[in-house]
Amino acid sequence: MGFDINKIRGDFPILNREVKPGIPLVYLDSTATSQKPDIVIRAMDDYYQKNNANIHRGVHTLAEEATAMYEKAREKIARFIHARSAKEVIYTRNTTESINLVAFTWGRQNLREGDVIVLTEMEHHSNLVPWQMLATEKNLKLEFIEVNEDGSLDLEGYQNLLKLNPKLVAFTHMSNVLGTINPAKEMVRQAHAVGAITLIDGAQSVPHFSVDVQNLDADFYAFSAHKMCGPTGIGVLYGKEKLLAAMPPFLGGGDMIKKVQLRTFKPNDLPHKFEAGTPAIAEAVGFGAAVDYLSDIGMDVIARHEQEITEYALSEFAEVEHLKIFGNGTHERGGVLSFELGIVHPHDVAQILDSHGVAVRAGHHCAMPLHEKFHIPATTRASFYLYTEKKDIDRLVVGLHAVNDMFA
Ligand code: 7TS
Repeated sequence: MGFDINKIRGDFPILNREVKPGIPLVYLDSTATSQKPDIVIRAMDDYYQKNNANIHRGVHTLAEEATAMYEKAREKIARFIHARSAKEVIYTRNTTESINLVAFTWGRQNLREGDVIVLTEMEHHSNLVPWQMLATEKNLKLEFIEVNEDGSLDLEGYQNLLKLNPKLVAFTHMSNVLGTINPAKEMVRQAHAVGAITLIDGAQSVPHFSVDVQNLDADFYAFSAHKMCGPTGIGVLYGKEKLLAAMPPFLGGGDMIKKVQLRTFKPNDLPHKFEAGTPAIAEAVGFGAAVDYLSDIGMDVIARHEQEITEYALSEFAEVEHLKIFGNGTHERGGVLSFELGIVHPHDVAQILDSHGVAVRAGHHCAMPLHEKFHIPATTRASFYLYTEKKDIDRLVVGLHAVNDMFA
């Protein structure tokens, strides 16, 4: 089946709204969070209307239905990322919590004073701060793969860092600022060759192209539902079963235990060991619906569409005076363009675009060190998804010309 952009757009009720009277929404902030198709919204609504109960506790019909729906979504997600088993899919709140989980359990258990962790300069704060916290606690060393001027990683520098025999290499699969898609499989292979464990931040990859965690051979892989047409409040930590099984639990409480006595407890089996307390059940159901939705369209089809939109945006941007794209190299990239428009402050750019109905993000995009590296405090960022159409880019470009006119 071909890709019918009008049909896709029709799946997203919010795309019909006007930002101001007569000014329809152009949503170019999917990197922050994606919009939700009707089918996801309805799945959650239906769950609350018909099946709502707590899971893993009751024997009554509703509890059994809710538990089955929660677990079925896990199986769908496992298939979507090609995990060996649903036991390797841990529900968390988001990518941030997934990474913190690894830092607080695997990291605390396995890292000792002087151990090296290799990160990159293009990390989102959520793949930076948890390691800084752990490094302070345990006296670890943090080393960074540098970002080249063109927005790619300095992979030769990476070879040198691997000579330090790091215990962990953690990096983003796709940058939320530059759109750079890193050569994850090769980076994991090289990390494994020196005995390091790998963690990939997949917040921007899983929503946009097909990810196969077994093929990548990643030890840990983190992502969020809300960036892939699903609800907020739920994410995933994928981990290899052997690693997860050896890790201590994260949060303590209900559901994560097999047996509790007054002074001791026995943790539950995977994946429940890491899921303490009542989880985001309706959100899991919505997450499952989102995965079905994306799978039905096909991740390769979605990736191709975004590629086409990005190429179109790049060619249209070339006509906009004073516009400089951040990290605009020839490496593989996704649908994210961060840019400067002369000396106009990105917040002013975003505000003027908003008056044209165009939603973009301005700021450091939770990647302050990357902006510091390029000596810019902030950028304006336009990001694309399966529902982005060429007309959206045209409206953005009209808005950018208006900014230029205003500041000329
Ligand atoms: N990693 C990357 C690469 C991200 O882009 C984000 C969110 C996160 C981690 C954190 O995800 P969360 O779901 O735990 O919040 N990125 C953005 C962004 O670029 N603008 O807003 C959120």
